[in-house]
Amino acid sequence: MCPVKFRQRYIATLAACVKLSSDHHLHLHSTSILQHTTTPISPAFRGTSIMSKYGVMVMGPAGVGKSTFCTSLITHLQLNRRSAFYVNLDPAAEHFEHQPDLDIKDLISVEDVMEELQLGPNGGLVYCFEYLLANLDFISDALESLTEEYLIIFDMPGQIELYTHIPVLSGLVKFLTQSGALDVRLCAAYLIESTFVLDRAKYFAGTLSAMSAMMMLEVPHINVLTKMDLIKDQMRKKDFKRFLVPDTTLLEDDPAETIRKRMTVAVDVRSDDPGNKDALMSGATFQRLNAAIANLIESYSLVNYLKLDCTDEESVHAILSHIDDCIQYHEAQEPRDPPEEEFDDEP
Ligand SMILES: Nc1nc2c(ncn2[C@@H]2O[C@H](COP(=O)(O)OP(=O)(O)OP(=O)(O)O)[C@@H](O)[C@H]2O)c(=O)[nH]1
Ligand SMILES: [Mg+2]
Repeated sequence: MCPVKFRQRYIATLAACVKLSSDHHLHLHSTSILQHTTTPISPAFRGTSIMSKYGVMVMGPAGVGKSTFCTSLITHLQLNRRSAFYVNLDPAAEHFEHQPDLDIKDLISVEDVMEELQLGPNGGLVYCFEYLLANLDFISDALESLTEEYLIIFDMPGQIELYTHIPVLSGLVKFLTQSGALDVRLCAAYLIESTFVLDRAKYFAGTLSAMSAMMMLEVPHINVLTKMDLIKDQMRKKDFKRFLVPDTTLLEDDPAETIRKRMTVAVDVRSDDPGNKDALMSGATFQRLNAAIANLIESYSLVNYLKLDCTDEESVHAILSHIDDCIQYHEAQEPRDPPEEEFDDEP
């Protein structure tokens, strides 16, 4: 099915992308190495020159601060004379501090899908991603002319199903990283909120989703605890450090667990009553489930965390340096001269 409205939008966007591509050609570095592929490539790439591209895919549950991090990252890159190409892949996102260079809404929006196909918001989002996968030239047309100077930032939606249940994201990542095609050196940044550490069940559930995304996407990956400004006053630095590498001992002194237990005793509910959420979450079965999840995470030993406070320039810089390291960004960069104004005219 290809609703007419989406197709029309796409054609209009293509025209805009052609203009954008020609603008970006102006930034081509004079000594860029242009590689020509001999691998069979899709029609979307025929006749195009291939060069290294670098990107980060910003993912994580709803409201953890993905778009805020993208904004801070772009601002930081600009301040450091680096180029960013911002791709919004959230078909429901409306407000941006930096206007996206490519916006999935110009291909398809959740609102249109819900209206035309009578789907709910989650079904609509899944449809949008399936539609994107069927129209990948929407992405390749916009990215193919970008040089290695750019950091392509993909701002993803927050529906957790995308990272864990449905294979649409792995399809997209394969397309972006496919050698001989776009060949983007991609780093996945999976964000969860630092305040999750105050409730260990939440923290381990978030960690499990991060691990699931790591295993599904199979690209270099960093995990980030966001909104550090919110936790700073609630926990000592030394105590917080333990949460950077998840292990089972963190379950031992869970303040949320103590509160839940107190509440259960106070209201005198039967702990085996399946209809009572508080009772269930303070019951032995729930504790065993958390312990099993924590054990699983510890035994894989894949996840550890970096800290992020978007209000702190140094913190954003530290995350960027990890991203750069993952994708080996600096290895492809040419030496640059400082801007003219940094030199005094007078001797
Ligand atoms: N205190 C604090 N608030 C933050 C920070 N980052 C984001 N927020 C707030 O968290 C809310 C959600 O932020 P977004 O950046 O929209 O989160 P998101 O992950 O993009 O959300 P979805 O795209 O809807 O999944 C907003 O009200 C932000 O202002 C932070 O570092 N500190
Ligand atoms: Mg967002």
